[in-house]
Amino acid sequence: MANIVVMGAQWGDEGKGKIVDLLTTDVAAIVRFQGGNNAGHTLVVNGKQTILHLIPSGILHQGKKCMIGNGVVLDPFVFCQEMDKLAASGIDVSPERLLISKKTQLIMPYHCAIDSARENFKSGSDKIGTTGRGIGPCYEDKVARIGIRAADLADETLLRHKIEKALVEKNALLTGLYGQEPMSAQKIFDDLLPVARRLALYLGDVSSAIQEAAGQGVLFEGAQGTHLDIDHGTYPFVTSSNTVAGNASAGSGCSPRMFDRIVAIVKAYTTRVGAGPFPTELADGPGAYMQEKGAEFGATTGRKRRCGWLDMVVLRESQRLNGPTEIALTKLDVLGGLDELKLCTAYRYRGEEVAYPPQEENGMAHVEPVYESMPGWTEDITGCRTYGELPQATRDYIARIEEILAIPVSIVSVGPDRDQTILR
Ligand code: 2SA
Ligand code: GDP
Ligand code: MG
Repeated sequence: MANIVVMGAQWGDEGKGKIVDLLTTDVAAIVRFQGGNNAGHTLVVNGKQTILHLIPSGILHQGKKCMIGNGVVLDPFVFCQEMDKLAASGIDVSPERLLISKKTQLIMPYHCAIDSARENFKSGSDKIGTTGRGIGPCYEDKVARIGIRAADLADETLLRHKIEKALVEKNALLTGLYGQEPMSAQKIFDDLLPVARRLALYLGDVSSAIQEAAGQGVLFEGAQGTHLDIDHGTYPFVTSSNTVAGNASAGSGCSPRMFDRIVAIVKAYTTRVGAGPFPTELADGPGAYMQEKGAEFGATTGRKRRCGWLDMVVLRESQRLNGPTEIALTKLDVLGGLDELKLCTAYRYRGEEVAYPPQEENGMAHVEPVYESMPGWTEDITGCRTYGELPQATRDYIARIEEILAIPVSIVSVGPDRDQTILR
């Protein structure tokens, strides 16, 4: 049984949830290793849609263990809400199936308040367009070594003490700079107490659980995408964690030698939600077509996603950073009906043609895409279940992607449902 990393190769929302759900049949456990409930991973099984924000996308498969690694930032309130929602649809969310690393950092209400206040405080072009879920401020506290970790939920004295201490600084910021009301430590503690008592049953050693499950296959579920990585993405328009495959190791507590497969999820075109440079963005025309046909709305915030042509420069960089063994190409059906498809194969930057994104801050905002053109197809491919059934133009598009990146496309997704998939 292989141990598999699944990561997004673009700016997130490539369809990771669908592919993780699909690959879950081959593994015993699924682990989230970074990000938090900024993620929105959509699964569709027999027409029924489930959107997950924190709980791994393997949860719909009975008997598979789902784990939250140390690299995640976990909002305990949201985690409980998500468990309740799943339980209401008959999914087992007992501690036998769900495990939270004792080292996982917790998102507190003051992190969400600071996230939103800071965004509102910024002027137009400085705004990042965060999801407002407290992700950045929680990671800041982790690095500042004042974070609250999941294990603290089982120690009420320590929990209360840490909240009180944190609020000294947070309230100074909220009232002093952002002009907001101070937050009450007592209220946060009182609200948290029932949640803490409930989650205490789910705490454990994820690192050791991964080692135990390794022989039967473990899937590491990435969130967001490579170009939202805190170091390698389009800084500062990024999220606050490392989204690259390498972090599957540090964010869960296992050796990088454990990974057998690294599956890069690539959407057949490009989307981005939130602010930041997007060289192949199309304001209207085919961009509006992709947005509407692909139902490109944020799965967490409901914001419209920006859309554009497939950017091979972005993907080349993802290939270099993640070293995928294969690609899962999603949402190909959405491109059907466009006469011409364009692939951005290079950028023009400072008078030169470059194959990789520039590394200067916001350099990507100053590139001009170099395109090659391919014929589109008109057929509806959502019913195709074998590679041979795909129109020639669709197969040519896939072949060109494989040729440029020198990585095989092993999975082709032609619709949101679990069944609408071609395995090669
Ligand atoms: P944050 O909240 O601090 O992580 O925001 C920083 C940037 O990261 C982007 N980001 C995302 N981009 C794509 N998908 C994400 N998840 C949701 C989805 C997004 C949504 O599945 O659609 O619903 O809006 C995600 N999470 C964070 C974010 O837009 C900022 O640009
Ligand atoms: P993730 O964050 O990478 O898991 O992706 P999201 O769930 O945020 O966004 C992907 C969206 O595309 C979801 O609404 C999926 O149901 C949908 N989706 C996934 N694969 C396909 C596909 O092949 N075709 C179509 N039309 N939709 C898809
Ligand atoms: Mg998403």
